[in-house]
Amino acid sequence: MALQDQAEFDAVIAADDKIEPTDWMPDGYRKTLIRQIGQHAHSEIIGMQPEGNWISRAPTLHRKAILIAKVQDEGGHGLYLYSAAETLGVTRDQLVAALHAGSHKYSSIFNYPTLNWADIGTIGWLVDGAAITNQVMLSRSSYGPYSRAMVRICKEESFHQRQGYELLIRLCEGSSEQKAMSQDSIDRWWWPALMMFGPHDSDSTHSAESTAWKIKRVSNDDLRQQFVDATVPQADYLGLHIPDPDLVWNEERGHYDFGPIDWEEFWQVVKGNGPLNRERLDHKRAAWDDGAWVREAAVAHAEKQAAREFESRRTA
Ligand code: BYC
Repeated sequence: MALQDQAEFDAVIAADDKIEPTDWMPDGYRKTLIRQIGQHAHSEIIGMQPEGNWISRAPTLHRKAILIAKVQDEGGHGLYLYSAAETLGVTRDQLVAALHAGSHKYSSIFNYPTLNWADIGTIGWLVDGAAITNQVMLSRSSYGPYSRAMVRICKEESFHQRQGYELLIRLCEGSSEQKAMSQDSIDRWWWPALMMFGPHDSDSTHSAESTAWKIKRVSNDDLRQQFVDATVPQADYLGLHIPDPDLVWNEERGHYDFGPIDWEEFWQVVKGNGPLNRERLDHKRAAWDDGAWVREAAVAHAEKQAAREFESRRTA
């Protein structure tokens, strides 16, 4: 039976069970989930742009096929996530309108340009890698539809991460120009990838509540550290240098120490002043307008089908 009140909600959270759409939940819990799942869905959809930009320029048919499949997967992730958000009483149209109006955020990382082919490998390796680190944690989130969406998304993101890393292995085994292209790519993406985890815990406005509600189970900084620890050996294997002079293994902590993040840059990008914020949203709005006829045709078709079905039932 659906939960009826705060006490029942608290008991489910304490027992590490799932909250489901028809359950009673605090307004703040619903609100923060709509915000976070909406932002997550928008990130997947806007995130199709940096890589989509390279589909026509992939160097082989094999790489093109992988890239098309990956970009299509990201679109699918956006759709699962919009559906998960809809279970909280908001429509997909409302979420998309909030994105287009600039009142909903999406991940800062997608406001950086893809300048060379190695960027396609680096996005898979670092961006999908960072996303998985966060999403494995979210697959244990207390809201059932969000956590279940994460299970499938993480499986697909693992393939994305591996194809990106494999692309870079090939480039790093190649010519000196290919290796240099890979280094240029990691130089540009390393710090923005660390920013994906959000502000320092001390500046994270939502963490305390989200952790109490078990939406988040690991802090922004702890996830960031987990990502750095997993990624440095992978960069070593590629023979690529991480652009951080302060990066050093700390025996005592059992973790890598790393240098300060440029939070000024992070907040500028979050506020809409990153290198490509305007272009990304303009492109998204234009695609929405250009696709209006498809949505209208689909609705007209569904209405015709429903009318036909109604008529055949009436006369049966
Ligand atoms: N970028 O209190 P905090 C993918 C905002 S796509 C922009 O710590 P929270 C892929 C935050 O929203 C998957 N904004 O927030 C696709 C809040 O502002 P508001 C990407 C950020 O929610 C295609 C404020 O800063 N993953 O994998 O507790 C190709 C304070 O932050 C960012 C997701 O979207 C940021 N990086 O924690 C390849 C993950 N960080 O809302 C790959 C889903 C923070 O109060 N989201 N802000 O105005 C989350 O897990 C959490 O929302 C965050 C932040 C960890 C990002």
